[in-house]
Amino acid sequence: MTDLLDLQSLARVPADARPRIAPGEAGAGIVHLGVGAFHRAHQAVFTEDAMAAAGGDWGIVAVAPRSTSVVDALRAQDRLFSVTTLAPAGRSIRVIGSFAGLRHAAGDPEAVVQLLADPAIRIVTLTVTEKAYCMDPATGRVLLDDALRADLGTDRPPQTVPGLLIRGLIARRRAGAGPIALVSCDNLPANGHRLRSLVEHLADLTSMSGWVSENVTFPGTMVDRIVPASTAETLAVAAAELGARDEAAVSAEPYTQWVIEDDFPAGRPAWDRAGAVLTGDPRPWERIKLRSLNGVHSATAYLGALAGKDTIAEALTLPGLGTVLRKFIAEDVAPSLVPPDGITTVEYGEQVLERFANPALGHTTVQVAMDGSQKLPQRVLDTILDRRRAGATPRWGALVVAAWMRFVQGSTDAGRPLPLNDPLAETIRARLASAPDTPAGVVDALLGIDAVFAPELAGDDVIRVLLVEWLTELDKHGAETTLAGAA
Ligand code: CS2
Repeated sequence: MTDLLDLQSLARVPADARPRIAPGEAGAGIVHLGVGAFHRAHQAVFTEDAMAAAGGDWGIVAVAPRSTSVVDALRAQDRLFSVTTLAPAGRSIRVIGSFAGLRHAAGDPEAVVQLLADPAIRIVTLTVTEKAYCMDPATGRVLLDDALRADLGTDRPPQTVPGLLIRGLIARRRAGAGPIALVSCDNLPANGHRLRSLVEHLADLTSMSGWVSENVTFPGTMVDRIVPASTAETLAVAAAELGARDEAAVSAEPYTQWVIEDDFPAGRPAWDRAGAVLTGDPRPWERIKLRSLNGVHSATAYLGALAGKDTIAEALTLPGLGTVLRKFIAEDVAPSLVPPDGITTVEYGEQVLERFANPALGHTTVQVAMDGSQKLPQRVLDTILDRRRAGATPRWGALVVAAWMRFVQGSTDAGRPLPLNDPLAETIRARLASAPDTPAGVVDALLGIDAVFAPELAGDDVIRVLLVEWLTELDKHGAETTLAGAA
């Protein structure tokens, strides 16, 4: 049996795959919430490279909000894990040593609250997915559900991410631990502003407003790297390359990008030395990425899954899909935004399609399809809204929404079951169950979910007609034929 990856077996790992800093040497400076594959292949790598280039005590204390499995695996491995880069032409691996600590929030929330009150911690980063922000996806309004209310109003250990943050800030103020930056690294529109409005709302309810406005910043970010969920194959590849078993291994595409608003009141790692772009305004980056990468990803996922394709790369082989996605980018997305300087939306979109076509990734359509109710607003519906306000008819955007509407009905065009992993799954199912079983019935039932569809969109006849037309096509002929006919 091969040894587990840890500080001891690291000596036998190929030299060019070892961490670029001495693991455990840097003190902790960052708390990260959400130890999923994305964080391990993105911010953890940038932060190691930043410390390798410029030093600093910026080790990451990685906090898993719910599940203990990653934390347990990393504990057994002295907090080491590997990232395999999968290029179409071959792969490379490196072990990352930037984790300085591990916590499990559900198991020991008080320890996390105390961490946030530690003056050594000057940054909190988050990758907790859209739904953890307790906000209405269509409007960004804070949703005070029972769990969050209890986190604010009682002494019981916090159970929600926003509850954990505000309790941590209260403890930080009490400890006089000084200013801190809270950095959302989730794919939300204006993620810094969203996190700020969430925390300010909670601060109002807990008499923390003054302290928060003087001590907390909320830099916005654009994060980008395709990181599929790890599989048995990911672990097998890592073991073969390392000569040691890595139960926390992740794999990712070669491309990686991080654009960060430079607003850190207590300092930051030299992320710029690691290739990140530090800027005064990340929003143009964020918008192009959400609309032309994530929007096109969701389009590929729903249409591909309906046509029975398991992965994003396989979906892109559907005749007509490439043409339809290019029309979506050029005709609907591009006119809806002002790209960052030096970038054109159509070229950006071409690069995105090339990245999606990487056959080594094995990124599944159902993974990208999950949580559609939380993703569609910023990825597709905002594009549609902007085009409607400009008097245009966003045909291709409507096709993507119609594909989602067929996807949530739960089967492929050939009748294979499709999973509905979505925090609004119950609402979606209930609405479908009481709707007439016709394209118009389904469209009206789903447009009525106001957490997803803003009234301006739900009440727009042009959009409703387009949705009914596309859904009729999809129901009658399936995604593959619809695409071939539309291209
Ligand atoms: C994907 C993203 O799963 C999804 O919804 O669209 O995770 C995507 O891979 C990343 O945002 C790429 O940066």
